[in-house]
Amino acid sequence: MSGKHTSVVQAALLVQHLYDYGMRHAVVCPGSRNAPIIHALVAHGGWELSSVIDERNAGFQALGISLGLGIKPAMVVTTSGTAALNLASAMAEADLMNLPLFAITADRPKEWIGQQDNQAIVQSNIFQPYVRYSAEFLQSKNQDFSWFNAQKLAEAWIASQTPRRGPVHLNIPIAEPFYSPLEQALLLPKASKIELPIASSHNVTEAKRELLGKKILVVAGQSLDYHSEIFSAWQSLPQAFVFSERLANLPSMEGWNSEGACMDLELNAAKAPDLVIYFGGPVVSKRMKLFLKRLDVPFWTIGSGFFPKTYEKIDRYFVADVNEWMAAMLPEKENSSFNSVWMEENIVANEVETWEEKGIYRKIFPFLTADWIHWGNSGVIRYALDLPFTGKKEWGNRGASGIDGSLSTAVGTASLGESVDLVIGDISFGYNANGLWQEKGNLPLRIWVINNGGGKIFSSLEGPKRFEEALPYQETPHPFSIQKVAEAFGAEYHRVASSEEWAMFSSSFNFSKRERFQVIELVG
Ligand SMILES: Cc1ncc(C[n+]2csc(CCOP(=O)(O)OP(=O)(O)O)c2C)c(N)n1
Repeated sequence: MSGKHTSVVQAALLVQHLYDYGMRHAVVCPGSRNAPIIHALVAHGGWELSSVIDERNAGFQALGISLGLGIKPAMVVTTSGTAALNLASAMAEADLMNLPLFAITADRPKEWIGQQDNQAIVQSNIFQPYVRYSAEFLQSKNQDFSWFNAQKLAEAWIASQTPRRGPVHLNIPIAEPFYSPLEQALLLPKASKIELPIASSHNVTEAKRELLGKKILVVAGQSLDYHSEIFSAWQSLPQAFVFSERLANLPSMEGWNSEGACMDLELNAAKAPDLVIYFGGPVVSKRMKLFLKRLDVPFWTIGSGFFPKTYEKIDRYFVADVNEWMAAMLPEKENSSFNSVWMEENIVANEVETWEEKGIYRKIFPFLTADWIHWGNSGVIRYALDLPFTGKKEWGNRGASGIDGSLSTAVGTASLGESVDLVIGDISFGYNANGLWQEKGNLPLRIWVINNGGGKIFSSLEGPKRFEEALPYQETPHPFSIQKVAEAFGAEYHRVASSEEWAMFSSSFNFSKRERFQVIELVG
């Protein structure tokens, strides 16, 4: 084989092997250096592709796709240089939320790094703290190197899924020519079959005995993986209480009134457990976090490969699948008032008539009818805690809690044809507005923008309030027009600014029609 076709061959290898492993979705960012990969994806014919100019958005969009697929790998492909660096936010989020995002970054040939060549920066290991695996393809003038690169793909695939799901990075040096056709007779090595472990049942007899006579607080953090029937069975135990916020996606609880409930989570004898069992992502409620940190009782945690000390202590680690473990550990019912004491806090928030933030959330809530509800960060996710559970799939980028990718993540999920209601603050919307820059604007995404004139979370916190003269620098009151931004990207736009307008809008708007991006600005 002639060396001229090396890059084209390696791109074809990458695309074919990831396809054989089961990947189907790629978000492609335009560029020259990654052209062989783009061509290979298109030539393959089996891939679902979208093209996104801003790599930061592309990374989050691929993350939203992975999510919508039920936490399956999806890739984002960039050209070389700062394009690659722009994936860092999404990689950090994928790391903390355990999503198998593949960052495929095209690179210059190694000899051109550090020589002031165009778009040539150091790209090896750039996402090092955030990835389960990172590797570089060998540039070869010799087809034998294909087996080495194939091996990297297999290792990346395995590392993205076990022992702890998460992002991986493959850096692909690509030499010119970019556009030579793939020789037909070329024999690429075939992808190996990868058998991932099936969770084995855990021996729990001894640990189960320790639950006897104990008041057990189960803290189920953010996840899309819980089997709700198992958790409902736990919730029906008088001696146990399952604490889960809405991002835990456990409709077995009615609601969690974070204001009323968490305000006085002082340690009192009735609420104090004898044992805490926790798993999943972090909880949003700061008061709950503080409550847990103050407890001086044993903490057990369950997971595979990832055991954060979210509440400062772990007395026992169980390496197991959470659902299997919880099913196997389910104790017999005991006489106890523990569940009912906690249930008193499990209050569904009442309707609020006024047109201020709390009232706006309560009013729009019954109209969030999509397959998915995505919540933006900042005040939005905190107001959301007060609302009843829906039984829908709900998500928030709560790993790194950045405001930079919530919109693009929702676009990613909607790009699979899943309808999405995204509730987002005005600053977060403006930050990520070019996530609406899509070749297809006809995705079933409805965006509810809570326009309170800035990042109002800061004026609601005690600390920033004490330095009022500095507050404008944190709140960033903004001059941009949500209408113009929405319309610039071809979205349908509506504005509601009072209870009366809401009454009119909600009775006349066709909520079941979701044919293209819609932006509903709620001015409060
Ligand atoms: C990438 C990133 N930059 C900055 C922040 C800090 N930050 C947290 S909340 C916030 C303001 C968000 O305002 P908005 O979306 O309007 O929501 P509101 O506070 O009004 O509820 C900022 C700047 C962040 N979380 N992520």
